[in-house]
Amino acid sequence: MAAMNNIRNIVILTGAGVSAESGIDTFRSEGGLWEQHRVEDVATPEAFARDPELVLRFYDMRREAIQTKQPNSAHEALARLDAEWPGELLIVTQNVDDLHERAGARRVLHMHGEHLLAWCTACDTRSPWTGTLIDRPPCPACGARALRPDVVWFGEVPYRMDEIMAAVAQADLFVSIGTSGAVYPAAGLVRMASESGAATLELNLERSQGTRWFDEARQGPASELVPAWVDELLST
Ligand code: BJW
Repeated sequence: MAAMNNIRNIVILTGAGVSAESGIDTFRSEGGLWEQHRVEDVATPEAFARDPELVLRFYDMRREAIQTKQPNSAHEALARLDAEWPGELLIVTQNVDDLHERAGARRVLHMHGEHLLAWCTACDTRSPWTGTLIDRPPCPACGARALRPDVVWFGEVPYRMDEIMAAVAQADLFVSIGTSGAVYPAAGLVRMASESGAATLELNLERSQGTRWFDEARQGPASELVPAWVDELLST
């Protein structure tokens, strides 16, 4: 790993594991099936076209649930790092919850969208949304009943990839937290960072599918590993 005092630009990739201790289910754990559906079968445009009621119910349930959850010490530590780190920093989250923001982080980018936005496929407007979509409410902007969750499904292109790739190319340190490394292009960012010369660190409950690409991998709960790592980084 590069000497800590040579680090200025940091990219942090987070996944479902960072929110697990807030009570939000991960996707690929033991209980990762939702009513016998794998996420790969529900989170696709084809599933939405085939059975919109099922997909909207899945998202309505999760949108309601996240609003009852609170950030944990991992989100809080990352928010502290964001506030105190003098160099460039970008938290690229695959999560569609808003727990990084509610902990106070500002430099956050949601590559797989956000539960609390609804996207009108008629007029392309994104509207803040806390209620349900299964009842097919009208778009606040154009009135069309064409709202869908503003999330990125399999086969769709994740958001803001140009910004993500530019930040990764400039990174001195790339840190992956609480993600299985099963879903691309997020899972490929570590290789890109490594090939651009960044030091790479994985913080995860267990070794991820991409663990071999990291210079260092620490195993444990995010609520313990992340605050300890942030303390380490801010004290150098
Ligand atoms: C803890 C913990 C604790 C637990 N502390 N840790 C064949 C090969 C390669 C790629 C493909 C392929 N066929 C198709 C593809 C592409 C496809 C893909 O990757 N498929 C795979 C299944 C193989 N990808 C796409 O389609 C993407 N688009 C795309 O590729 O477009 C083309 C493109 C090309 C080039 C550039 C750009 C684009 C789109 C992917 C969209 C993913 N969407 C979802 C749903 C979002 C909405 C929703 O929430 O419903 O995003 S799927 C789901 O998986 C969600 C997550 O963000 C994503 C990643 O999951 P994550 O976060 O890693 O969670 P888990 O559950 O997998 O892991 C949790 C981890 O935490 C575990 O390791 C635990 O151990 C750990 N953990 N508790 C610390 N307390």
